[in-house]
Amino acid sequence: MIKFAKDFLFGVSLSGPQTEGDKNKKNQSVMDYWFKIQPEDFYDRIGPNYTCDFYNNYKEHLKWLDVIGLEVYRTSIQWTRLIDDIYKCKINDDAKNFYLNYFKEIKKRKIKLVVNLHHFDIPKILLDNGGWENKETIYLFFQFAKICFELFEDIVDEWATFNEPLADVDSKYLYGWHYPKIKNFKRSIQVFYNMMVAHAKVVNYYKDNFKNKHNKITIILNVTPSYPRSNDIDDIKASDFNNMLITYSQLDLVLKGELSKELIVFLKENNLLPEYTKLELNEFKKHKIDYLSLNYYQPFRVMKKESKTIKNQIMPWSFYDHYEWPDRRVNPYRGWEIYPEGIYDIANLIKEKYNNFPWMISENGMGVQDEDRFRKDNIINDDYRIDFINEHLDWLKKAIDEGANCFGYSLWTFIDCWSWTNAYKNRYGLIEYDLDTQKTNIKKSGLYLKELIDSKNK
Ligand code: BGP
Repeated sequence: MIKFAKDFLFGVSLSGPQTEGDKNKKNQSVMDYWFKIQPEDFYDRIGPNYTCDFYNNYKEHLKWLDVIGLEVYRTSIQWTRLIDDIYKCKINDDAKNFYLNYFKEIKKRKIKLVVNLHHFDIPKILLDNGGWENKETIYLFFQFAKICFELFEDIVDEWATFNEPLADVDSKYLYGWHYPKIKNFKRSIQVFYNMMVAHAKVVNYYKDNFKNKHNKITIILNVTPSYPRSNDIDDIKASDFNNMLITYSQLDLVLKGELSKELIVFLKENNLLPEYTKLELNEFKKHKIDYLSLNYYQPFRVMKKESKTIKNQIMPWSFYDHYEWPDRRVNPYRGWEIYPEGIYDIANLIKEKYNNFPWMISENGMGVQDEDRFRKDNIINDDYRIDFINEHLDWLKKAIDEGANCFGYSLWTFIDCWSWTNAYKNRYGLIEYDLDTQKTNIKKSGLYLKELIDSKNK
């Protein structure tokens, strides 16, 4: 078993929209709305209304935290639950009490509570007016964040502004996987830029107004490091381009307060620059987050462009082709490549390009279908998940031993939860959740994590 230092933290990440269910929720998120109009887009027609029901059962579910001995717990506040009138920013008292009581249950266990403000869940009413394409959304999100700080600052340990803004943008505005299913590079850049302005404004407000508190603020970014097919210069160029677009763009904005010159030139040359103001650009320069939260699931493999480009439509893949590495291992249920070494490369990237800024892995995990077939002696023997965790931790430990500034590792996720369009197809939890009976039980991986945490503290 890999041994980590005493102060290295093990935790879990969850999100409001994937765990709470829709009881007493007054507003619809875009996901809620999409499920209502197109339920056939969701596996088994199960929507976000039907989750592991934290709204009613959080107390029961959280008991498993004690069994595992977890040290960090991240979830999100749903904008559409806390706020009744999105434009007038009217608070829903029931939701306020729900979150307060829920958070208290975590804090009484002396677990570090990280609360995120946006997990793919923009209110539907805002989408009707352009969603994140409309700058008014920046202002409204800022108001929502202020309300959250006022209500929960005393109980929350650390805040996160957004979960995976780039993944949210890609799904909704680039690949068209999620409603509103738009496929437009330029619009996706505007949406991403606006979300990042909102992030910066919220961080600046927090830093200016909560100076005397010890609480921290972060952002959760998805990093999918890009790898070239070969050492051929054109393959390398394609991969460098992709890294510039999807990895450095995010890290540069958040940690350096600006995009690279190279990326700006590319955006200008291709008429992709978003609408921006000087005031907005200044927001990026003011304050920095306290640490980075990075989600790592899979690498991104590319090669030089060999297929035909579609005329008159520039997309990221106009500049490279996807490449399938023949030696790859894939999680067949999710279709994602399993490449634990990626974590090591991320650690070195942060070390070398970003001055070894402090960070943690805030999501990593493996979703598997039909886990019931692995049940032995009434417990799901998810050895594949234990191997997955171990392999990633091995690489992470190597990076830390070589000086990486990573202080924690959180798994996606605590308990089997609702997974966007895959609904309950793939299960990620350390705790299993039976959708029919609502019963829960620890999986072998949950027991394994407990051992890992215990061994560290010896
Ligand atoms: C991350 C999201 C999580 C979670 C996870 C697993 O990108 O932040 O919300 O869903 O991916 O992905 P999926 O549920 O699509 O299998």
